[in-house]
Amino acid sequence: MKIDALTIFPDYFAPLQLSLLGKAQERGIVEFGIHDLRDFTTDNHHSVDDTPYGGGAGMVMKPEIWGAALDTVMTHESDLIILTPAGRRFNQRMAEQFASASHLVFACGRYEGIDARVGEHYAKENFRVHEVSIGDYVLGGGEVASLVMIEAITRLLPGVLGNPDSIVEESHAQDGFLEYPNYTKPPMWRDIPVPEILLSGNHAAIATWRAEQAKKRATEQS
Ligand code: 6GU
Repeated sequence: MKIDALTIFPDYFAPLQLSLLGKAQERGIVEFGIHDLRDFTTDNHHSVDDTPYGGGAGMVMKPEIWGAALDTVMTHESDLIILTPAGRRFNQRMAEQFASASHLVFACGRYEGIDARVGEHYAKENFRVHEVSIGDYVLGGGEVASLVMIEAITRLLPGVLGNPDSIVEESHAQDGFLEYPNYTKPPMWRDIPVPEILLSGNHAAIATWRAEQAKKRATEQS
């Protein structure tokens, strides 16, 4: 999978070199291209934003710069993801769908967002365009939201996780499912024992107990 991100803060993407994602890159499972939006400005001040038509607070990112930048990376095999708190809420189902894409392009808006004609233009030209939010709160920009999405998506790619079974039984793998609590050695820690059933060797009883615990968690959080 190829992932491009367009941003005025390329340094935000330094963590992609760490841990699972760093290894996935070394193995050639995923390739990242991080692009500085200011490279596509043509004025002396390298300005990327301007005041909103109709008035109001804040600044809006200029469409010409986004168009110039996106034209260098978009093909009809690409999925363009525009990060905005007004977008569709990201969840595990979307992560699974994006994990089967071949090319993701993350457009990271700042300020009051990107001129609305940018998404409209690429949709009109038959590119796949998705406006996505990661939750009901407002961030300073789309960079951190992109990192969240990239981590959720790329860990689903074959060969990224050491044990592919970890994906099957984890929280949100099925709708409304939250994972059961996990324990490791020692059997007693600060006066708290590991639930006895887990030491019983009775696999059927353990599976039943875990299903009950998962269900309890799901009802407690809804
Ligand atoms: Cl994608 N962007 C911004 N700026 N804020 C957000 C968000 C995205 N998702 C939740 N809050």
